[in-house]
Amino acid sequence: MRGDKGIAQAGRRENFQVTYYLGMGTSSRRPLRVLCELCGKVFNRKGRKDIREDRKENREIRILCLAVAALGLVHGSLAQNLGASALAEKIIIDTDVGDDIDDAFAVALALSSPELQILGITTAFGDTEMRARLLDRMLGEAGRQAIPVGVGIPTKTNNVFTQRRYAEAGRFARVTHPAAVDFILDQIRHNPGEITLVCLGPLVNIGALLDRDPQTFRRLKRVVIMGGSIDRGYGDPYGPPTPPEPEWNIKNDIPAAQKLFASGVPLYVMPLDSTQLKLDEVKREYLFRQGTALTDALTLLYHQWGQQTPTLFDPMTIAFMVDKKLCPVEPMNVVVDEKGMTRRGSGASNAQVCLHSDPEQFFRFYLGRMAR
Ligand SMILES: [Ca+2]
Repeated sequence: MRGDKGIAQAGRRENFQVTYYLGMGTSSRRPLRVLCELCGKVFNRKGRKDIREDRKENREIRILCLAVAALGLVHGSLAQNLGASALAEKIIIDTDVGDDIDDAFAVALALSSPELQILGITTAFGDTEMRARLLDRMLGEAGRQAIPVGVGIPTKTNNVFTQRRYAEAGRFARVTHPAAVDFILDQIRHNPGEITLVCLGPLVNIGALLDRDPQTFRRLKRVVIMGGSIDRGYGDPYGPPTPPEPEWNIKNDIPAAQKLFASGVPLYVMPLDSTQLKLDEVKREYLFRQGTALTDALTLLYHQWGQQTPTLFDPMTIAFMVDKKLCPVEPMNVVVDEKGMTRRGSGASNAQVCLHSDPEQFFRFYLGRMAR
């Protein structure tokens, strides 16, 4: 039988073993427990006299125990984060944030979703430089400045940039931004088959990506878009359905949309049919009183937008990424015509389309997530 001194020496050996195991993931828990038990034996043994004789040695063990326990906690946390990061879906968001308000709500949802690893956010359509500055500030306010922001191809538009003043304030403004198309292609090359590109605006950058390097584009894991109008157009979701019509994101770059639907890349479509989700007053009050950095940013942006009830078209793409049940999809052949209509075709399926969603379920998810 070993004496206390022998246990102490064995304890030191275990310490090294535990430190070694700490680099080996969750298996480190067992040696950590062994060490703690060992420490307990040392300090609880009835031979206190012996322990006093070996006080200095035991003090060393106590310090080592505390150090290892602290390391274990840090390690557990790191392993958890690394594990979450390794399992998280890699996404790039392409957005026309700044005109309508729903893009900001979508970006905020993505930032609040640990299931998603945001490799970057790129801006699309209109004043893409100013949109990038808006994102700089929003990400800065949320403490997420490490997320790259790419500037998309600018286009002429008469659409009103309602949230320009938020962007112009220049808070957290970055000196430079990468070009969106270069950035996206670069990310795909570094993560082939792993990236979901989430498109929340007109498909200008997507058309340019397909023109520049269709092979690399097809190495995306998939594309998820808010866009199209299959059976239903814009209108009051509680009223009788309105007939389908050219939807904004499709009609503002029809050739790009046609290229995307013909590209062969796995494509998931959230059209008007399932995305006219009204953030009414009760829900807004709840959201805006959360007082987090993100909900505060949304509060400011909402007031600059200057209308009453947002329709959260875009956030459904992000919600779908996190929980597919929120917008069940079905295979469909979709043809984009010269006017930007997205019609059912007769060929093989080229998209997975969500035609129905439950607004109550969606908002329960959205508000619950943002209130964390
Ligand atoms: Ca949008």
